[in-house]
Amino acid sequence: MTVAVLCGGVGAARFLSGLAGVHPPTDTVGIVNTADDTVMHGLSISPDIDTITYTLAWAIDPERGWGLSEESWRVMDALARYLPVRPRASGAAATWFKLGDRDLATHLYRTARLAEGATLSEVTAEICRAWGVHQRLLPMCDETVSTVVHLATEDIDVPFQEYFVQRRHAVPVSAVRFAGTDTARPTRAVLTALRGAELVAIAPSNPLVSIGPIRALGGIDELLAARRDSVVAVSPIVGGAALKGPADHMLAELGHEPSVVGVARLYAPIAATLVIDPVDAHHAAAVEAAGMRAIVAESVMSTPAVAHSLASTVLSAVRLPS
Ligand code: FO1
Repeated sequence: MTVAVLCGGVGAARFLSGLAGVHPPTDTVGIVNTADDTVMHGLSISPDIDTITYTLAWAIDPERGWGLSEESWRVMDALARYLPVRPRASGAAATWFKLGDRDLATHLYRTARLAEGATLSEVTAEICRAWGVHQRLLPMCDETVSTVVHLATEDIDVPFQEYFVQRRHAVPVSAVRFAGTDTARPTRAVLTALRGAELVAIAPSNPLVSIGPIRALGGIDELLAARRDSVVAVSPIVGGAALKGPADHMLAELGHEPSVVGVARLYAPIAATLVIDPVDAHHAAAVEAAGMRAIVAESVMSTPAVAHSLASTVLSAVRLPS
């Protein structure tokens, strides 16, 4: 049985890691948001793909949730020398987005291969192979799609990483858009995986800026809606708070309820089932009123055992042909 998982970063990485304990990795396909991708120092960086790859390779830094463990930062430290001399408008030698010395190798490889004409899908498969990752990771598309965040107070548009990392997602947002979705297309591999998988899971990732860009690609929502009975989402909101990142206040700022009910309203058109944590059990009736079946299961993946059990719950949420 093939399972396809719509993925953002950390939550998806932990979910896929849990799934690996209960389902054959070679029958798992992760479809990964690339609208957080950025270019720093001329290097192409795909944060969600890298977070998932490093997690599945047991190489992620567990505290940060991004980048490699046992990392060193000599290049970043050396870059700081140039900050005082760069012209006012220059973004050169940016040190606010930290690239570890070993992590840099991944971005150097990706950038060189893209410059040779390889697609992001091809390079991602190569990087996964190099790290011994057996799950198939598919970027949502091969074209550039970029999340642009409108900051309410400053009344300006900024690229996602300037909001998320540079401003520590601590400023209010009044709109989000995904530049490039008018021409980008989900790859054939993504469409084939979503059509062929017996079960599609939506990982506990930010519904607006992690799952949102995947849904914004032409045809994805229609495809999921047509098979919604076998689509199972896991809420990234537990007890009204995001497990990681800005999903809770972003939901509120963009007019959604920052709760499992708000998540259910967003996913009801494309998924029949929502897994919610026991602390939200009292919202089960409201989730069902929003159009989704609620399954209550521990979903804070603080240990591998919880991640395994959450993945098992998702697998058993859909009655599959034997
Ligand atoms: N997140 C941070 O909070 N600070 C960083 O300096 C940072 C650098 C970074 C470098 C490579 C990479 O693959 C990811 C990195 N992240 C960093 C994480 C990432 O930007 C976000 O977690 C995601 O975009 C949100 O899913």
